Amino acid sequence: AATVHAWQARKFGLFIHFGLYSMLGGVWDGRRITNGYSEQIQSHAPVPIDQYEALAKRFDPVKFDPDAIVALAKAAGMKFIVLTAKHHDGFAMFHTAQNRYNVVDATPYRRDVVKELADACARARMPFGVYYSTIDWHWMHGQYRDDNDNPITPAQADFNVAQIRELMSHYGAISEVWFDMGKPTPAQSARFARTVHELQPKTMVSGRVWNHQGDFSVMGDNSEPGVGMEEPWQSPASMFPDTWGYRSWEQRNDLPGKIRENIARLVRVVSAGGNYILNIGPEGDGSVVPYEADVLRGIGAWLKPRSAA
Ligand code: FUL
Repeated sequence: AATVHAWQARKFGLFIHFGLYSMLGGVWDGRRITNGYSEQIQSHAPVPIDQYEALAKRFDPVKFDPDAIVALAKAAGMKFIVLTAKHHDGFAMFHTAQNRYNVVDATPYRRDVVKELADACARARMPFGVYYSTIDWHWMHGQYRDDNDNPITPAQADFNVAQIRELMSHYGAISEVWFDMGKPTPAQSARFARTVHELQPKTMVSGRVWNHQGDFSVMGDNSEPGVGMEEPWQSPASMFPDTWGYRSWEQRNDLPGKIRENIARLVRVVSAGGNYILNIGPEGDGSVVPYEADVLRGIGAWLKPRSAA
């Protein structure tokens, strides 16, 4: 219960969608891919599996600056950070031993992005969590199926458990594991949650592990609950409702309006007892989009005088 309280008390956090898809910025073959989130461009374009895999050979996010990201989150008044360790594309942003499709073994960058941000968070005493998709298009060799109706084979469940063990063992304290999507069986959901808790009993597991095995409920993307909630809950929001991953052609205007919109949402969520996690989508070189940094700093400027102890 103490853990739940600590988690709820954080109230406002930073979500980061960062991966191979960030390099494409929502564009494939000279076309803007408009029929889905840019982090899922592999499925929506679609990008053939071999061509998507080949992106790794060019992934070199030299402008990824973990300490600056932590400082930005602090400036926004945020109290935790969650990074995509593996999204639906199956590419690991950490050094997994389960395959070579990861940021250390498959890219010129050769550095463990999850580790770098985890360490920066530890230095700043910022709670750090990981997003982990149980859908894995790489595992499925590029066979895309509906996100919400995507059974997990026994072998894939074993693979996921092995990766979850790595994430829970080598990156210090993990504040939450943001499981996402797929259609695990009740036994699989229970196993995923158990794997987390066996290694780190205090880690909060997201409700999208399904089958009532989560420690907190996650609202729909960019949604708030319609009724009062009994259990701990979180609203995940993106700056632009159409994408979480970087979209090069996004219309980034009306900065004051965007700041106001997010302050209003933060206030609604927090006053209803929830926890608000707001997303940024860095570019393929690792840099934070200036507009998004400005939104975060704008929220922080409003929040700071009001949250002084
Ligand atoms: C969704 C995913 O399918 C999106 O790509 C994104 O990660 C969002 C936060 O959750 O369900």
